[in-house]
Amino acid sequence: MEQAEKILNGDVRAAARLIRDIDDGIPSSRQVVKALYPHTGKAYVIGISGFPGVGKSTLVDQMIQEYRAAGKSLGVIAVDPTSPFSGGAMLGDRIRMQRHGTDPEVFIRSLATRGHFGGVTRSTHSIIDVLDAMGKDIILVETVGVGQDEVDIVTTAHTTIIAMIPGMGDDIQAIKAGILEVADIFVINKADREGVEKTINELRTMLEMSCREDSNDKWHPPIVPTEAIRNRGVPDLLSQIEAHKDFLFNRGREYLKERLRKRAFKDLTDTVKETVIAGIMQQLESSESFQGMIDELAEKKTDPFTLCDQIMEVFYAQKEKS
Ligand SMILES: Nc1nc2c(ncn2[C@@H]2O[C@H](COP(=O)(O)OP(=O)(O)O)[C@@H](O)[C@H]2O)c(=O)[nH]1
Ligand SMILES: [Mg+2]
Repeated sequence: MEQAEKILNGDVRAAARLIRDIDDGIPSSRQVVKALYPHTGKAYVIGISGFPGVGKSTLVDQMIQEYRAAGKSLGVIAVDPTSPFSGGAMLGDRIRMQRHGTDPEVFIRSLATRGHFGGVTRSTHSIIDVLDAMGKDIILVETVGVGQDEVDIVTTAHTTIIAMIPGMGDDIQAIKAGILEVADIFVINKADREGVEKTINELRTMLEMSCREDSNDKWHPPIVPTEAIRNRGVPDLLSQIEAHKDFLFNRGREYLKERLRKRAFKDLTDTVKETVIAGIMQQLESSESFQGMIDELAEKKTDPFTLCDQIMEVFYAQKEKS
């Protein structure tokens, strides 16, 4: 497998091409990821999520700087499915991290697609594996927003950071569901603005109310104020990440195991979904009866369930034959 070999030897162009293929859902990319898989599992993955504009990319840029100073190599993925072109927010991300663009130890990629039938999580998992196989020490994944997709993506990470800004009281309420449970570290960025203490207190109260047991083998998510544009608080953030890493590999080993199982479950089910749906859709789109079915349904001559049953019947009959 020539492409895999190249990537393992650190060929940046081969890696970039594979990542694009994964992002585009090109089936042949699977074989390459397969060949790379035995070489994964060494990188430390850090996820960072939060609403647009809170300063994630600025923060990531500073984190890159700090990790580089410590001699670490990095892979950085910015996932922004809300941006239909590689302009907009994505362009902003790249500009903010531009100073690292010429550093061979830093590999930055933006993903703009919603992913394919397995969703954006599936392709992001594979891309993390590619960076891992390339031998990157640290992988930073920036995702926009705080919805289910983002939660899924960040549960891929060893350490999950949620970034907010002062005065987001209502937003804290809005992101309560799901996110409070998955965050390992909270960042209150733009700490130069008013209301930092208030936001920290509100968040702390919410964390205390959510049923995290007060025991030794639980991690208590710290809240770190930062000013990303001035690089204030970023070293603190890195210390907290280090503390969390230490927790995962020592006191929290059982918890880490459980988390890896959750990731494996999601990974496998997403892969099966993607495979089954892609197979059926391919057949459907090339079949003449498909357009007829759509017409029938549009005219309400039948219902989607009856049609779906027919499609499944044909699909399984063909599977049997092959
Ligand atoms: N006042 C202030 N502005 C910041 C800070 N960090 C980032 N910004 C600005 O916030 C804007 C959005 O930053 P960006 O990193 O693109 O946010 P993202 O959408 O979360 O990735 C930019 O104009 C940054 O310069 C900060 O600590 N304080
Ligand atoms: Mg950004």
